[in-house]
Formats: sequence, C-alpha cells, structure tokens
Amino acid sequence: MTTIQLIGAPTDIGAGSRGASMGPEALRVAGLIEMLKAHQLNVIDSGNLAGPTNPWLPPVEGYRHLEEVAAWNQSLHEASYAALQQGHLPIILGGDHCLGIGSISAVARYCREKGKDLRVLWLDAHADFNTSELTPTGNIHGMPVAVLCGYGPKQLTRIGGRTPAINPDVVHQIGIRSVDEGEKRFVHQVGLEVFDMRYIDEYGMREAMERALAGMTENTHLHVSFDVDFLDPSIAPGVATTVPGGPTYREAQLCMEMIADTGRMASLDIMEVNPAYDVKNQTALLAVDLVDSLFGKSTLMRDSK
Ligand code: HAR
Ligand code: MN
Ligand code: MN
Ligand code: MN
Repeated sequence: MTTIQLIGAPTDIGAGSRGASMGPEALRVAGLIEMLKAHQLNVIDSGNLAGPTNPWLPPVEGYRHLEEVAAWNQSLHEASYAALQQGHLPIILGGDHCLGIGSISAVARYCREKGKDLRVLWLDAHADFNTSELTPTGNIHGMPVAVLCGYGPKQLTRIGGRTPAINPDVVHQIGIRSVDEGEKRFVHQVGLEVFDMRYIDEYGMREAMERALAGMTENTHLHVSFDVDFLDPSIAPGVATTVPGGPTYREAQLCMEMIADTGRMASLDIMEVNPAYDVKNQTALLAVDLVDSLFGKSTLMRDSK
C-alpha cells in the first residue's frame, strides 16, 4: 500500500505578494487528507516545516530574500529526501513555487541514487525560468526551473549536492502563458519543452499531455509540480499571480486523469494556493478535487492499463 507523506512549507518567501504561507492549512481544511484516505492510501501528515519569517525587503542584486529562500529550500530538501528514502510518496504543500527547488532537487538526488529516470511535469501559467539578470521583480518563485537547471546563485543551485540538479530535458511544461521577454529567449536557448496555451488551443490538452508523457518506462519517476495559477482564474482566483486564459475545469481534469493513467507519479508539489486572494477556500477545494483525479478518481470505471 502506498504511503503518502504530506510536508507543509508555510512560506511566501519567494513571492511578490503575501499569503501563500497559508496554503498548507487551506489544503488540509479543504479535505486533502480525507480525499487521499478514500483512495485506500496510507497518509502521514508530518505537519509544517519551520523557517525564517518574511522580512518583506526589496531585491538585493536581483534576488529578494535569497538567504531565507535558501533556508526554506534546504529544509524542504532534507524532508522530501527523507520521505522518498522511506519509500513514501511526498506531497509538498506550498507555499510559493520557489519551494520547487528544495522539492525537486531531493527527487533528483533520490533518482540518481536509485538509477531512476526522472521526469518533471511543470503545470503553471509561468515558465519560472528567470535569473537575477532577467527577472523584472527579483521574486525567486519566478526562478526555480532555472535554478534546478544550474542557472542561479550557489546558495540555491548547490542544494542537493549536485549542480545542476536536473537537465532541462527532464522538464515538460504545460499551460504556460506568462513569460518575461528575456526569460523567453532563455527558455528557447536551453530548449525547454513547453506546451503553452497557444499549443493547447490549437491541438488540445490531450495532444499536449500525450507528448509530455510520451516515452516513460517502468523506471520513470514522475514528479508533478502543480502551481495552482496554472488554472484559469475564473475557477481558481485564490493565487497571487493570476493570468487569464488558463485551462478550464475540464481541460485540467483531463490533464490530471492522463497523469493518473500512467501510474508513474511518485512525488507531487501543490504550490501557490493563497487564501488571502480566495473566496470561501474554493481554490484549495478545486486543487483537492483535481488531485483526487491525479490519484485516479474517474467518472466511470476504466480498464486498468
Ligand atoms: N515572471 C514573473 C517574475 O519572475 C512572475 C513569476 C510568477 N511566478 C509564480 N510562480 N507565480 O509560477 O517575477
Ligand atoms: Mn510557478
Ligand atoms: Mn505560476
Ligand atoms: Mn524530455
């Protein structure tokens, strides 16, 4: 029986607005644990990590709160790695998306040691591929993919013991629709695979997901990094950085169902839920509903693959 380990990381240290620090509790209040238990999963809630408070300072040399971001991610790295080593499926409850650094560096380290092939699905409105030179804001939640690929300050790129933690070709992004000018050029330069909203409009979520999930084997460890601003703001207003034109409810469901069908998801981030922007916790409730599909809820019985 699969054991899920919830790891809360209540911080908005990498964001440009306050409030994602309330995300872990909003997800618990929305019934995340009960939903997982209904799938006959064993659930351990290891509570929330502790870390520095948000000093709310301007950027220094292109980074806001670099030392604090490093501290949060170091501790998330250790907790996620320990969970994986125990054979658990970690679910990281963010917190802003800078936490992808600690989470995915741990998954990458684990995969290296076990000889597994890592694949990262990055569901987001944003590419999160900025550097200190490219960022318009200095907010590190706009940088985690670049950091994981080795572009960033040592305090962050060295978390997990190998730089780069991952190669760009393990990352497959879905739902992207807000990329800064310099960031765009950099995404092209390193050749990130991006299924942006234009692609989804033209070819559909099904085609995007078939491609993003193609070529996985028994040996693939699939990590899903779900930034809730991936979703259209009309259904998910409870994030600080809404971008219009995201996946609809049905497109998002299909995305989750196709991931579930692979049976290969072995770790998950749920990031950027921000109750300060939400109404009656609907965004956390929607995230729980979609994660329900990620763990295999479907409308009707299907042949198992
Ligand atoms: N690209 C913008 C920046 O770097 C906004 C980044 C927002 N990122 C998130 N996570 N909300 O995806 O500042
Ligand atoms: Mn993000
Ligand atoms: Mn985002
Ligand atoms: Mn690839």
